[in-house]
Amino acid sequence: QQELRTQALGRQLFFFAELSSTNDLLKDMVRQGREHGTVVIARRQTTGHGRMQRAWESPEGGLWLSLLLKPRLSLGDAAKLTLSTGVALAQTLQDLYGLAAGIKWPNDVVVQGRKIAGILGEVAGEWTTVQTLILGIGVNANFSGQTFSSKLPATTLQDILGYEVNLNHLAAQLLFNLEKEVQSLEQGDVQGLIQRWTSFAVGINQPVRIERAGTVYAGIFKGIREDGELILDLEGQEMTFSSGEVSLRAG
Ligand code: BT5
Repeated sequence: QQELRTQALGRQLFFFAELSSTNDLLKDMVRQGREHGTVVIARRQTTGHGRMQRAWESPEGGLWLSLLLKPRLSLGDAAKLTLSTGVALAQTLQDLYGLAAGIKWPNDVVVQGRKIAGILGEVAGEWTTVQTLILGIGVNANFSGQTFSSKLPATTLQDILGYEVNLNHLAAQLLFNLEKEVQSLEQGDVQGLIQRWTSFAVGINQPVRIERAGTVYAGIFKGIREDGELILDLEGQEMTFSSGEVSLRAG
């Protein structure tokens, strides 16, 4: 915690040897009135989860972190915080390890085409009252040789760098970069976020296939709209897709 250079994020920090899921614990803690910026970290998770009830493998050596945010944002802008998190993560891997990290839409963080980190944004309580967002971040750091049953091949920092990283440094830099992103959104700079996100995005202006409700759309990936929807160019005609409804492949 001495390494933290943030104003709020991580100033309240709870560390555990083992948890079922850092997101689940933080959701429970919200009911006890925890403040903006509270962080929960576990050395390992027994039932970590991804989006849509998928399992997230969380062995010892990874960074398994959840963050409580009560941002001063409209509902629509608060939903963009998962994009901000992707940007902060990719930026952190570049800052600390010089890695060319990318973001695969909607928010998988990849290095050399392999998934190295995942983001799970959840809403705690009622959106309409106090907006409380839980951002779960998992970074495959100091372990190796894992094969996760996944469409996207996975990797770890140790596999790529060949050494073990300092997890405290990693967490501190990530929280620092994420705090900057949150502040920039709070100041209304959606365009800046979209630009930074696009600069990290994998496959911009390249052909992709998107499957929605059984139909495959083949086009050029043009980027994202301000609301995070993917823009696909189908021979001059633009279509947009939201992350919940589609799967994306190169091609
Ligand atoms: C994600 O889900 O990428 C979000 C992962 C969020 C994990 C963090 S850890 C701290 C916090 N506490 C939690 O319980 N969760 C958050 P999704 O895009 O749905 O990807 C899940 C899929 O990735 C799985 O179905 C597997 O195929 C694959 N997978 C599982 N574990 C993985 C890992 N460690 N690395 C790479 N891929 C993995």
